[in-house]
Amino acid sequence: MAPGAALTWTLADGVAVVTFDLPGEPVNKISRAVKEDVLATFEVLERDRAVEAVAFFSGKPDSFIAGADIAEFVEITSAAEAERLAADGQALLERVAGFSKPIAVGIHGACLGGGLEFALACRYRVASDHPKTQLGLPEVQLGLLPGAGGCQRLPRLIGARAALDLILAAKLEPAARAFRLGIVDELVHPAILKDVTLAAAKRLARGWRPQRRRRGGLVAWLLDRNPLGRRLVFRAARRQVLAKTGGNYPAPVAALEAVEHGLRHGIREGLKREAQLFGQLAVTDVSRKLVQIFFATTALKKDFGIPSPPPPVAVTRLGVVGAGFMGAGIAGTAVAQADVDVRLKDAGLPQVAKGLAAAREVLDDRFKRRRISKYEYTRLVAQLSGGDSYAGFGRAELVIEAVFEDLAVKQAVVREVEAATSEGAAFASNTSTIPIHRIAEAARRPEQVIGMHFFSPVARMPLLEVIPAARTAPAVISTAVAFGRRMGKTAIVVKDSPGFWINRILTPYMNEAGHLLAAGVAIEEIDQLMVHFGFPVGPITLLDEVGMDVAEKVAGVMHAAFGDRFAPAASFAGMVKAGRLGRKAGKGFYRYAGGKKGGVDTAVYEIIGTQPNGGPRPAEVIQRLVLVMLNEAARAVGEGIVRSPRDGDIGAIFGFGFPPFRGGPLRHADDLGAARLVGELERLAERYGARFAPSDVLQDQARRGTKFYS
Ligand code: T1G
Repeated sequence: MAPGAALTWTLADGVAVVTFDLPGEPVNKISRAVKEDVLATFEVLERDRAVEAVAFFSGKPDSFIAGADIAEFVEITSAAEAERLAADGQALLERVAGFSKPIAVGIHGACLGGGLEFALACRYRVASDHPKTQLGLPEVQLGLLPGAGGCQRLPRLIGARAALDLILAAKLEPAARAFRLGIVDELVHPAILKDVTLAAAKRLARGWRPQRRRRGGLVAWLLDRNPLGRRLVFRAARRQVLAKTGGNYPAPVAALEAVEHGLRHGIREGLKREAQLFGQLAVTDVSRKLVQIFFATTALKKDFGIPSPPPPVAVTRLGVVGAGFMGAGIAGTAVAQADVDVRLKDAGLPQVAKGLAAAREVLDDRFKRRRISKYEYTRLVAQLSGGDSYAGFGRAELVIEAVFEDLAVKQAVVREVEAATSEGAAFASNTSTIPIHRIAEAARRPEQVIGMHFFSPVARMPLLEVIPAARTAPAVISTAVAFGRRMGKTAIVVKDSPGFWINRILTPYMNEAGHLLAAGVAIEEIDQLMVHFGFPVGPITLLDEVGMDVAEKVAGVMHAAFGDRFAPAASFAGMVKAGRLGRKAGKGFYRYAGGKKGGVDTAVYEIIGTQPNGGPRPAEVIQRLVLVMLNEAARAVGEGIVRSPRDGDIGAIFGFGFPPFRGGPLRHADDLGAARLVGELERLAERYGARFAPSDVLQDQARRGTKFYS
């Protein structure tokens, strides 16, 4: 037996079968202690004459190695310390790459970051053809770069372009695609992974050398293996990265430089530069924020939002009422991600047919992007059905309604669904604003009623707000959270209050955009300033995406609930009347042709009744938009709308793209400081009105010098 706890090995016909299984941990991760363990184990294997080759596996059921231990980065205090950590990782993998006996690795499950870098240092890679087997170098998502040789070994194995594509976008490649790219040498059924890897190790021990074919033909020769071509590749990649990140995320640019430097000056120089850049990134505030988001999301994966949650009901059949854009998105995503039977209902068969077609598009897209096989596609499509009656709802453990945003309509649906389903079935409303207890008032079984608020487009937006009413049973809460997770969503449990969390903090921000339009700020300027601030799109574009009719409905509910502070901007009033609903109507604040967004439609200024004439200076525009949101977020936290600042920040980042490098609205408020915020808000309130009056929570924090995160 090897000395260390995480690695064990046995000898099989001259091959040391090494198993990495970190005790007490759900996944394998490479910590300082594990590095020592690997080095000590390899020392023994090297000295043992009976060992002719090594076959390396994970002992975890569904994950290979999740990378370096991210928790160790949190403790880092200097760039030099981080650089040393990377250099140590590089030294370990140099030892593996230069090991005197061949190492073949059998990969099943997640093989990410340092885990893939380890595999790249081995002589031969076999992967299981299984949905859980994903390979990638996602370090830029943590504000870092692959620092243990990944920026050197991957481009040399698969070419600069393919490597950059994977590293800069933090892509996780399914095993089949990793095989096509040449990252792994063999793709096998999980049942024979061990045998095939062992056989490869034996062949290697007998001197066999794997013949890896060069991919990409002439284009690859011109662009990947030719310095001039590569220069073009790097220049284009740098332009794309800066356009995408707006310069707010230094990691992808640094990763690009590490790859380029290594290909230009050789692997030694490349590794040195890689460790140096890793060191610089690890101490940036951006990386700190992104690492906090990582741990917040993994913690949320286990949090049901209530103390001692009862086990969730396993949903095998989902009923969806309302085959519109949201209903169809929920139906398609539930089949594709949660692999359940879905029954879609709407008033008429034409609507149902349209909804089923839209739901199938979610599967079409996965099939086209080779995320599912033809067999899987056919099997999943067969699980989607619909009708204009509640036939088939009897066996549904969960029904989600996504009908028109109207209380009376939703109450009628509750009654109908209760009549069509079993006693134990749960009823979830996809309302974005209407308090759930109001909908449950019409229910015979109010304890079975809950809110499940998805975001548009459902297949792509990662957040789910789960909203229990006062009488909702705990088992219904855990069922909704668990099912949301099976749909691939990050679920936060929020309080039953108008607008819940997301619309509560988004509405003042959208209204303020309307006030700024009325003050003469141009549409594109408002949007560009907020994209520069770090949002994926600006508020005006977001209105066009959401739809002015939906936004008007939400604004109305919020105004009725919270009074003047939520008074809708007058400039939006005429949009719906003029049929300018946004992208779905082919016209809004911007022009749309064939579904493609064009420039600002200046005719819209007639409708909103102002012409752009400069208005407040850019810094003030950003401040008004951001501070009105932070202020409302603070107020909502004070009312317990979210259970923790963590939920609030993850909600805002996943719900409408609040800039992750700022950590979310509450982390950002902490960075700005309550005293400064209160001062600025008072100044804005004096100038623009009571909607900026600082919330009690911020005033209290300012007095006591406290923050949302201690
Ligand atoms: N380090 C530390 N903890 C980790 C971890 C990691 N790399 N990966 C997972 N965990 C913890 C997680 O916090 C949770 O803890 C538990 O494991 C289960 O995770 C030098 C610099 C692997 C796909 O970015 O994407 O390598 O809450 O709930 O849904 O170049 O975790 O139980 O206490 O998420 O099955 C790069 C991160 C690191 C991958 C599994 N690697 N991990 O998902 O379980 S940087 C990553 C994941 C690096 C090198 C660089 C996922 C997963 P707890 P989980 P899951």
